Order: sequence, then C-alpha cells, then structure tokens
Amino acid sequence: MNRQNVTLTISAGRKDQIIRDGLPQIALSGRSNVGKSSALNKLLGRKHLARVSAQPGKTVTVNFFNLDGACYLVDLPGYGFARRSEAEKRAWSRLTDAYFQQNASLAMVLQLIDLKTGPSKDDEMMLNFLEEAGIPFVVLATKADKLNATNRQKNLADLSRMLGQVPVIPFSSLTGEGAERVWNLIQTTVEA
Ligand SMILES: Nc1nc2c(ncn2[C@@H]2O[C@H](COP(=O)(O)OP(=O)(O)O)[C@@H](O)[C@H]2O)c(=O)[nH]1
Ligand SMILES: [Mg+2]
Repeated sequence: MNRQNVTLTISAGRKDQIIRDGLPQIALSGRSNVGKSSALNKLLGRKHLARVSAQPGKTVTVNFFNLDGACYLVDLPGYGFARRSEAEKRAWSRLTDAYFQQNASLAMVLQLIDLKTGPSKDDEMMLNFLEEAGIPFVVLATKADKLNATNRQKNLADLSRMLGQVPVIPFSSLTGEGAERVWNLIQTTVEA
C-alpha cells in the first residue's frame, strides 16, 4: 500500500454522501482538538492533507480519504466541542449514527484520547459504544510528547487498566511516536 497515494474522495456533510462501496474503512474518532487531523497527516507523511485547526469543531463532516485504492481512512467529526450550537450537535449525532449504522466495511476504529487530560465523559461514552457495538478498536494516546516520564507511565497505566484488552498506543504527531505502529496496524487490517 503506497501511503503517498491518498486523495480526499468526499467531505460528507449529508447521510446520503456516506460511502459504502465495499472498500474497507478505518475510522478515526475522538473529541475536537484531540489531534485527529495531525495524526492523519503524520500517518500519511503529509503536512497539510487534513486540516489542522486552531479553531476546532466548526464543520460537521465525515471525510473519506481513499488510500491507494485499498481502503478509506475516515476522519469522523470531533465531539465534545463546548461552543458548538444545538443544531451542530444534532448534525453530529445524525451523521455519526448514520456512519456507524450497518457499516459492514468498517474494519477498525482508531479511537484518539488525549494522554495528558485522560478520557472525558464523551470519550467514555464513545468507548462504551464501540465495545457494545462490537467494533474492533485500538486507542491512540495522543500528544504523548507533552508528558514527562512519570506522568506518561501513570496515565498510560490508568488507560490500560480502564481498557482491559484494548491496545493503547502512545502517539505523538510532533515526534512521530507510534506512527509506524499504527501504520503497520492499518496495513495488516486492510490486507487481512
Ligand atoms: N504537542 C502536541 N500537539 C499536538 C499534537 N497533535 C495535535 N496537536 C495540536 O493540537 C491542536 C489540535 O490538533 P488537530 O489535529 O487540529 O485536532 P483535531 O481537532 O482532533 O483534528 C493543534 O493545535 C495541534 O497542533 C501532538 O502530538 N503533540
Ligand atoms: Mg480535525
């Protein structure tokens, strides 16, 4: 799989734009500002493929990136954005529900959680949803570069304890930590 060969197929703002063409999908999920766009750019070795925003959570879209004709990397809309209006929150639920509904092509979710702040209430809801829906997922513990060794160990242990069997991958878009591990995981999942 050539990770240089990636194109944004559609930025879907409506249910009927959600792609279901049989190609496996790997979705990135997490609250606004957790580092989803940065992670996507790092994984694909591109600086500006996905928008990294200083003012997050403005648009509610599901972005489908076609990766070398082999799979889609799906950037789900972030949640937990405090300044989002009720209408925007409804749009988030409608679109996200539609995305997860009967999605046989969904091979894996990369669930991003900020390693420094730990899981928010919204993160816990998302984790419960993924478990109950039986969707395979791993956790990317983001912004790992921000923690000193002590806090890093402690927060990783807390996350692992909470998640049981679910793999927790320390990740940093700044240093590149975890990127190769996640890339290998994507390849193995898609080629399975
Ligand atoms: N220190 C550090 N900052 C990061 C990292 N990833 C993202 N950020 C910063 O966090 C903010 C939100 O990142 P973004 O990728 O737009 O988050 P998104 O809303 O989840 O897509 C930006 O200011 C990024 O520069 C990381 O690994 N380390
Ligand atoms: Mg983003």
